[in-house]
Amino acid sequence: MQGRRKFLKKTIIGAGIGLPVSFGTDSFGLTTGPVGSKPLVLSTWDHGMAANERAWEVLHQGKSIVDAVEEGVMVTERDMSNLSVGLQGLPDREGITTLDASIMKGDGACGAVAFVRQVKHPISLARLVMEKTPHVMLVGEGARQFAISEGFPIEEEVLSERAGKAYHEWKKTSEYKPIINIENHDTIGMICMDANGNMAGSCTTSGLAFKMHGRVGDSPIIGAGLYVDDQVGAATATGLGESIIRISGSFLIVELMRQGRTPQEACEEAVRRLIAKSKGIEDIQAGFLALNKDGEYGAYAVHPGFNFARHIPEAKGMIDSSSYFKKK
Ligand code: SD4
Repeated sequence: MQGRRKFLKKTIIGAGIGLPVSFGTDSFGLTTGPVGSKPLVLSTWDHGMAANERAWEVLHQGKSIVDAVEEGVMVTERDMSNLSVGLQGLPDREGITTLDASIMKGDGACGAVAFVRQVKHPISLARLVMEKTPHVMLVGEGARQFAISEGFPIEEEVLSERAGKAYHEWKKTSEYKPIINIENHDTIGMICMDANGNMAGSCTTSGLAFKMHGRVGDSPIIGAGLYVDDQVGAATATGLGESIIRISGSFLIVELMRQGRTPQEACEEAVRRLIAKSKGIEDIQAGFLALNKDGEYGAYAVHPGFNFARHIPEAKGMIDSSSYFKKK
């Protein structure tokens, strides 16, 4: 695969800092980045820019990489304009917003919460599951009780104005069909490497809009929505959780990188695997983002439209992922 790679030099001006950065494009037209830039923060979708900005600041304040991936995605969790992350996200079929989140360090430490209500920052709760309990995942009422015991404020259970409107509109037909690249696919997954080469990641979502009550997606499932191993690399996922869980997407990508694939090749293989195992792929969007311990990264999605935010010392900006199906 490596031998097929043909690098065409292309210059992208990094937003914010303004330094020109050299990028390569391989023979598939896929973007590759300058290798070895550290620290490095990657996040799914364009809300990843603000999240990366915060993670970047945290790293430069000398705080830990876990602080960076937690505080980074907290920006998205409190962003009222985001309808797929945080308590302002679109609710389930019963009109209740339930949240999923996970966090993982490259040494294997991890924590997650799922189906949790009334907690504004599920990522912080996931971090405490990792740090203060003997467990990896708490769900539902147990997670909420843990939040109370840790002094988290319990928020009133009211839908945001936009979420409320969308819910009432949806109730007119009560149809659920995953639709590609609209607001129901906007989870934030962040993977990060600090200046010493340590890695961590975080993932947080309100899940699919109008899901069944009790439904849990890939985001809080270690190995599906997120996986990090300092020996190899990190991966995170966005899109239809069921299709991602089915192939243990993020773990699969890290294992493919362990076997020698580049992050780009590993993401592409995961997407092919996902397509092979999913019915009705025309209506399913899923995307992966991966990073290896050398600081190389890649992304790939089922359909066009997936993008990610990248902060490296030389530049910050959005990068479009390539996809299995091409634009019509
Ligand atoms: C889920 N993967 O709950 C999440 C949804 C998502 O961007 O990624 N939205 O299935």
